[in-house]
Amino acid sequence: MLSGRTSVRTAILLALAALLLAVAPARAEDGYDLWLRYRPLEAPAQRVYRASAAELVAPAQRSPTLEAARAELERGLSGLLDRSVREGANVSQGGAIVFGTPTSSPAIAALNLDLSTLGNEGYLIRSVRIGGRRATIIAANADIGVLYGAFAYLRLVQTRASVADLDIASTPRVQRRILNHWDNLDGTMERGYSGHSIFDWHRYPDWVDQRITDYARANASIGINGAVVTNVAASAISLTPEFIAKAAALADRLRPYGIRLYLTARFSAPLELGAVDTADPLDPRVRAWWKAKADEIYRAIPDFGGFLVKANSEGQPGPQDYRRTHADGANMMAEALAPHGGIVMWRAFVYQAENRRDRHMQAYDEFVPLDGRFLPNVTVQVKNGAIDFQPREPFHPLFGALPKTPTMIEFQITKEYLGLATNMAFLAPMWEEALDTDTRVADNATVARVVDGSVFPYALTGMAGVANVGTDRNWSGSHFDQANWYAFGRLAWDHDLASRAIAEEWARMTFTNDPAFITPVVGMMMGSREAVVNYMTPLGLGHLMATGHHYGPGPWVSELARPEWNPVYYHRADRAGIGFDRTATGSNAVSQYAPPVAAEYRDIARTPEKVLLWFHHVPWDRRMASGRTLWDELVVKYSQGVSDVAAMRATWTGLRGRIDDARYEQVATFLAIQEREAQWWRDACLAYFQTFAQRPYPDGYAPPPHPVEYYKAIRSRFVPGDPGDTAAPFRGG
Ligand code: GCW
Repeated sequence: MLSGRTSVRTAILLALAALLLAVAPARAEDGYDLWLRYRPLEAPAQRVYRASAAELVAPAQRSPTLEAARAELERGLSGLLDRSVREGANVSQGGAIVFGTPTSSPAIAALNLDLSTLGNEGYLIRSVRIGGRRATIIAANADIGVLYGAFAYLRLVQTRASVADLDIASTPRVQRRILNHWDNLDGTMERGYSGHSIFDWHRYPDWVDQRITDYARANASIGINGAVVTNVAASAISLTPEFIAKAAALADRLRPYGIRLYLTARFSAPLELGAVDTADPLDPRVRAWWKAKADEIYRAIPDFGGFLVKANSEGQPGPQDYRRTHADGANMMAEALAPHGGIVMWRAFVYQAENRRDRHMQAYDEFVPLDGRFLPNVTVQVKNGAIDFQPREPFHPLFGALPKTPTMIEFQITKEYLGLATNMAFLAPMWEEALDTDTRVADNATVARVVDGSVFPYALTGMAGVANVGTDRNWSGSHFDQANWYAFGRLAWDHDLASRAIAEEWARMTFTNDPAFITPVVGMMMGSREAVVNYMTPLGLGHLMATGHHYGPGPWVSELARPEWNPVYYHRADRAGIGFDRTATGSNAVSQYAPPVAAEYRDIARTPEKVLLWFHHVPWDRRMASGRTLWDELVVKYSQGVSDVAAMRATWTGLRGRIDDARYEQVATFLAIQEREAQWWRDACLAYFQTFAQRPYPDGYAPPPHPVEYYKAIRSRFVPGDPGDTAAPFRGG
């Protein structure tokens, strides 16, 4: 007989075991694995893919990057095929994956492949036979290409594409594919909706968390090759010896994955760090300081990428403080970085309160006269639209206007103006819209072809995305926001990829290949950004968000010190109509576009309705293409936004049980939040605009349940990015 104590212990153990069995499903799905989940394929698919990938043939020569490729293939294939797939598995049946460069792998060298078009980062995936045995080769000129190819091969398996007869050659369309982290050294993030910064400066250089390696893997899997790890609203402290040592430890972790580290450079650093009594870019002591600083950085980080600079913008110091130009400032830094191969990404996000010109026009005014005055290792980084990452903006007139100055595009992955992380908006269609717009400065001069150097022969090309990555377990603040990180990388690699294809790839890798899930979810993703446009800023409206944090509607805001921080500056609603006249009778911003584009935007009849109010002040009774008046159309669009979100919710509800409950539930809850907020946006904006329009609601469309005062009185407190609850200085309306 068991003693009393033993039986109690046994009972506890049994109870614990039962509990563990009950609460330990195969593997928790918390989103941490992103699109690199590698869960076992369905049984029939296992058989098919196992036949192709039974063994790994690794290069004879090793390097950290090749090791990353080997580890990823092993991890990925072992997970997907539900059995160990490794080097030297010596499986007599089934194919082998042979990967490497001609230098590192004798097996690859023996094939005498033509890799001449692949450059440094491209890869080749080809089905071949080696000695009668099936093999798939993943070959490249450089180790990083092999890593990219490894991820591409895994993606084929993850999305159940055929791997039987492969012949894929892929190279990136732009050189620099960079995440811009708006992360502060204290761990807070400007406009971050996914927790705190993943960069843990306090513990660097001694301890660098595993999360950084996983971050690097995720980036490499989509071809991102650079990370600016500090906020553009920069602190000079990141340039102190102590922080350079910390950055070096971080760079060491990123390097095997082909990711170069960049820093933001605070223009007044030489002054603030006490070295010189000025930051004047033409002062020889200042120039010497930057040169010495660059030398110091490169001693610690030999492959340092360079500086990203926000200067004379929203209160940041810059060359104009010394009556110098942006070119003077950029060139000073460029000269310091050039001997080491570093670059300067100089942001064109500039506008001045004192300047009475339309904010839309100010960056063009400042930069066009400087075209040709920048050193070759400078690129000007331009936001996709002329104002500031709104749900929809026409393209920035600087694209195509700087034939002699490499022009990078900057997108915002984090959703500062699209409802933060609790609203679903798949942004690839927005980016695709910008990239595909024809600037008309030459034949076939889309924004994408300007950026990739096809229109003007830019020696330096790139795309930047303001990151949405943070310490949240799911990295991005919501499961669907991971898709925006993913899509940015994929489009930076190849801007010709269709956003629908990207959505499908991502959904298959992230959730399931079940077509009953994929088809509706991809449809939902593809319509999600337009839904946001409709319930926030339809028909070309913009910047109607509440002050500071930009969460929720604030179209009535008019009292902020700087005119262009106020929503009323943008919508200009009055008794006659609504919209910003940017034609010759107004600001004439249209004149900054190439003549054929200007002609279109100038003419109210030719301006696409989706940007109508961006360019025209339109009478409330003007007939729209639908036959409705503008006021009625506005009501319909706002209402459409709300019903689209309701439809997204219904779609999602129908998918319960097709994926794990944990992720299902969070998405369902966030969609409920989004529907509530969409309604709030619609009601608040219509209640306000109706005070000008003074027209009835069209049949079937309910008026808002409250008068406009009710919406004006809503205060959102402790919203992420709220300047009221952080020490961050107030940086804009
Ligand atoms: O979108 C605005 C943001 C600011 C940001 C600025 C910029 C880093 O509201 O928070 O500052 O753009 O891009 O510099």
